[in-house]
Amino acid sequence: MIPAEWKSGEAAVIGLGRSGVNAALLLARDGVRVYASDGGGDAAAEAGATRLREAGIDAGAGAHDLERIARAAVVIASPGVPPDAPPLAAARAAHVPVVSEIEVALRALDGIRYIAITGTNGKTTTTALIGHLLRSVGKRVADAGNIGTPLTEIALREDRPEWIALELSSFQLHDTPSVDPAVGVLTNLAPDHLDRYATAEEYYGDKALLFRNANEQSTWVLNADDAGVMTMAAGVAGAHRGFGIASAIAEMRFVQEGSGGEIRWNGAKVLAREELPLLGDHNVMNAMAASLAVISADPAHTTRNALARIADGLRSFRAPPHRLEMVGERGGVLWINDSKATNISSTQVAIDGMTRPTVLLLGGRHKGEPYTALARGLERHVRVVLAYGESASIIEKDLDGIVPVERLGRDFAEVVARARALAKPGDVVLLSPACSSYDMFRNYEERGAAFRRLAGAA
Ligand code: UMA
Repeated sequence: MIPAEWKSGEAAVIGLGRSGVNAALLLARDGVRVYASDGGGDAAAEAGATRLREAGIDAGAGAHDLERIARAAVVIASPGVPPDAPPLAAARAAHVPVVSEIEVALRALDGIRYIAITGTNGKTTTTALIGHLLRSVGKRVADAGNIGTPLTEIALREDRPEWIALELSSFQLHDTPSVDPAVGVLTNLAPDHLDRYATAEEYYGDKALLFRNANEQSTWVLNADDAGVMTMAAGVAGAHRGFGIASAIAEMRFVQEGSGGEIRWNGAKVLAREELPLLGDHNVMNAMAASLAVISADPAHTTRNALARIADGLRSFRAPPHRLEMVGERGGVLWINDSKATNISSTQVAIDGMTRPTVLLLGGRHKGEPYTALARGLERHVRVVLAYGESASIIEKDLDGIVPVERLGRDFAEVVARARALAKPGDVVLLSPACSSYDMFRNYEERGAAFRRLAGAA
């Protein structure tokens, strides 16, 4: 239920991306007066404002009316708006409550059952897997949140799903006091988003908000191999259920046997490694996290029949685009699009998964972490790094003496052409940039699509 206080005045929605537009539409549908604004004036923001005005909502792109925002009954922050951005600072100074777009949706979807997934890496694949596995056991499911479809868009639909697989970023957890999932999944913790947070601890602080309403009915699915995850969850109320490759205490485990190995739940085989159609050990972890989350969600998912359907679901799952996505093989060179790798730890995982000499495309908007952390994997698997975009000079400096680095500019076609010229038959060209895309693209999807197109062009 939308709280009555929000109807006592105006709701100010900040940002007119996917989240802001759908939050504004949802609030208006539920009888709240809305003022929606975007500080940017690009075509996407303008399109968002136009769409809202057509729905009878007061909306504008290009500037925020800070005085009006300070008079609002509530302010709704899009995830991409940092807490210290002028409109949110103005709201806080005026003691106006600030909530996330996710909070608005959870209020409207009161009572909905959802599995919330957070962590630094693997959360999008794990979310997609959970959605797929819940569908495999016959449930009507929506995949939402950071994975791409705003939760407010789901709340606007006439048909309520039975379950939601909800990916939550640290930004989305920040102002979401109602978060209380049936099952919460924490995939791993590693430094990220240091362009927005002063320290990694501050970032982890937002991740820990997953547990803010933990109670005896809660269930937490935890990466038992990750000491940071286990420390963060220690003492949190509810059932703790672990998955892992290294941890002997995990109830969902990967057990190496012969050349392959298998995933086991409480000692019983779920799936052989070779049946999981995903590259890399990190995807074994994602598959275990997702299976355990779905098993934990409902006792009916533990019957022999349901477990067989979960195993079938693992077999039929395909990697989402931009995550170690094999784009094609041309002239003996394999092109892999891992545009979703926007931080060091994601790129580390990608490099570690390479079995052939690799030409690595690294670059974009710097996020604050040093690239030196990649050294070990680079030495082992990478022949040359092409450093491009805003972060090129930092990458070049950090990797000096570790691996050959060529510094390029911001012309992505030129970067791909150089990769093509350097790659030899038997090599991989890997786009796994460890940076955000915003210096050259609208988002990582656009960057990955450009890579796919340029890789395909002879
Ligand atoms: N803006 C203002 N005022 C400001 C600052 C920004 O108006 O002071 C505006 C910007 O001009 C922009 C809008 O606010 O138009 C920001 O919107 P947004 O970035 O929140 O965009 P959405 O389209 O709503 O996308 C968001 C998530 N984006 C971010 O977290 C940055 C999407 O995650 C998510 O899929 C979507 O909601 C639906 O839930 C993307 C992402 O990059 C994929 N996430 C990060 C990640 O995975 O690393 C966390």
